[in-house]
Amino acid sequence: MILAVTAVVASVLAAVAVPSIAASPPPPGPFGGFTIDGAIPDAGAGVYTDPDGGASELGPKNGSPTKVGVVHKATPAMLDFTNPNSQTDLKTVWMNTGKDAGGDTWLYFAWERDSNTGSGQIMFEFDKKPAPAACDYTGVSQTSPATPGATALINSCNPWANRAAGDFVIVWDISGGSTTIIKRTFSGVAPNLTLDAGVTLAAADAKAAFSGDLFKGEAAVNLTSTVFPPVKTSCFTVANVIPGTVTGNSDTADYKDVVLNGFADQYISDCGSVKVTKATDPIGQSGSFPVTLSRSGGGAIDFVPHQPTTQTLVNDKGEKTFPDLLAANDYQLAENVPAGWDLVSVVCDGTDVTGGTFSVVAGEEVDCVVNNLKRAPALSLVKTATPKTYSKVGDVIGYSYAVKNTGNVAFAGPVTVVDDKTTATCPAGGLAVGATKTCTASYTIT
Ligand SMILES: [Ca+2]
Ligand SMILES: [Ca+2]
Ligand SMILES: [Ca+2]
Repeated sequence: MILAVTAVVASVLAAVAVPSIAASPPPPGPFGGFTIDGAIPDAGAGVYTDPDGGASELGPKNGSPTKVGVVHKATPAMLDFTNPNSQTDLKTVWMNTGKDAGGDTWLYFAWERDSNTGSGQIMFEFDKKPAPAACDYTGVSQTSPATPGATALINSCNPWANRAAGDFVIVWDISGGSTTIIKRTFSGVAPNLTLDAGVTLAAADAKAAFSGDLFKGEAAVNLTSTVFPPVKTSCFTVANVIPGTVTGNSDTADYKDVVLNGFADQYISDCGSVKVTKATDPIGQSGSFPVTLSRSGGGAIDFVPHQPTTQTLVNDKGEKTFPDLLAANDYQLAENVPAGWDLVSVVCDGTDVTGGTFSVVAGEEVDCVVNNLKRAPALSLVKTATPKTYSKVGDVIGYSYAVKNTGNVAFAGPVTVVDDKTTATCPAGGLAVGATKTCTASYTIT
């Protein structure tokens, strides 16, 4: 008898959700769904702690090159260890974004300082370009004494270096219980930038409140009406946020404390984004998996100049992001499935959208997972004789051959069994995973 039966690799299908945006938006509502009531923070906000108390922490050196209006031009080493006094020492900041009923995007930010009295101004800067690569704060202690990582930041990082026209700062003078929110905007050609005098945001566009003990404050700002261009030819996406405290609201004010953080879980944009992650079954497999993002209606996914619509995910858990996407409800994500693999599903924000469409919303990142099964075809065979013995020439022995699909992929068929003593007859058709077909034959004793 000749029949190959290969080993079976057991496997479990799994749709793995890999969210990258830790901050989660509230349900849409007034002020972006945020409750500016002094109860701080609102649920869902990203939390970013900063050294406080007596700690000396990394921040800009005081001096004429590091004033608010020119700090982007300061040459490293422009950071050093400083110990802000308690009224300007930030301990925690929080951030999030949300929507109102009209679809406007709102920014939520909140802060906590070491004192509940004393003058100070909160200034959150939002830059469209990322901080220089030298400003990777990941895993670096920002308190004195300096570690090698902190020394590297001091020697080569200026967090403001990529400031450009259109970047803006939100200023809140927290002296005297004020809840006025001012937006100031940079103009000019970098590095020769001018910071405008600022506009006081209308009550409909911004709201601020202190905590009852005055150690904390929170505010919401309508970015769609105050920051994002009304007529769009490109995306306004924030890639660098620098929260801090300053001594006054002028170009020549000094920084006192800053929060140096990549804020990787914040996505502030008037466009959308799709992040795609590979999940292999079994886990941990290698391979190259090209995925293509398109729109079923044929529209462009982004503004000119267009980005590549195909990116290649490498290995299990490999990920790629399609940034700066136009908001639309007809996006589709397809895979050019490599040989030896099956596409199991495309799951975006927890919904199976395989072969279908999904929405991309401004200010939100869609997290998609493309699940692939490594093909492991296998069959088993059990041969049975009836009767099991014979006594004379002319006796007829019946045989059955149970062929089972023990692999993880369907077998198209037809099923055939080759026996060197007789001719087996099999039912037509193939075998689903786990299914069995029984072939038969007879043999007359000679
Ligand atoms: Ca609140
Ligand atoms: Ca601090
Ligand atoms: Ca700090």
